Amino acid sequence: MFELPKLSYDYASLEPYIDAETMQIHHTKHHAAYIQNLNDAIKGNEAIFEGKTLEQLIENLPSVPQGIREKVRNHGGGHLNHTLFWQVMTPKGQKEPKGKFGLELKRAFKDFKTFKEEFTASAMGRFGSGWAWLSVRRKKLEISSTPNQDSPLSSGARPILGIDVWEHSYYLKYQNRRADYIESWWNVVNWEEVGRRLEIALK
Ligand code: MN3
Repeated sequence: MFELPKLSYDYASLEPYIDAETMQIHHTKHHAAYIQNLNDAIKGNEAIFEGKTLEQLIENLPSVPQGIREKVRNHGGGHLNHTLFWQVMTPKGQKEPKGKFGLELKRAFKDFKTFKEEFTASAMGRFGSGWAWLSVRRKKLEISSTPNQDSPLSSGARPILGIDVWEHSYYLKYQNRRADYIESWWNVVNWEEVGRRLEIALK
């Protein structure tokens, strides 16, 4: 049984960039629903987790019994994606990443500004609901976007940063202005956590 993870910061602490009401609904309603639906789907199929984590199942969806595969993909993906999303945000966001990760980012995308532009374009270009990602594939950084709750894990990449561009993540404050939401979101990115994830992915 999966449980809703606690956040390490208050719902109001990402203001003014992300409002408390959006955070609360997003966490306690949307994320909680993915977990509830995932738990419902795996009831009676607990054996699929024998020796395997949810990450490993999402990495290898064909290994999940067909009858629950779509549910694991959508709700399991939703659970993993949101868990990452909360962790890569912080009230103490820094303007740009430093240290080893900052250097890796510059090596892969020329400079931080170019990375931001390419990532933003990916998030803006996602038609309908989905995510934009910075992932590691074969030790290299790449930007991508996925529809719905699909995870880069399913195509062999390891996500280290992701932005939720489903309307529920910004509509209350930004209505249809996805670009404004993304621009604000950069202020709350937890570069320390993204750097930590990069180190693990490169191992
Ligand atoms: Mn969401």
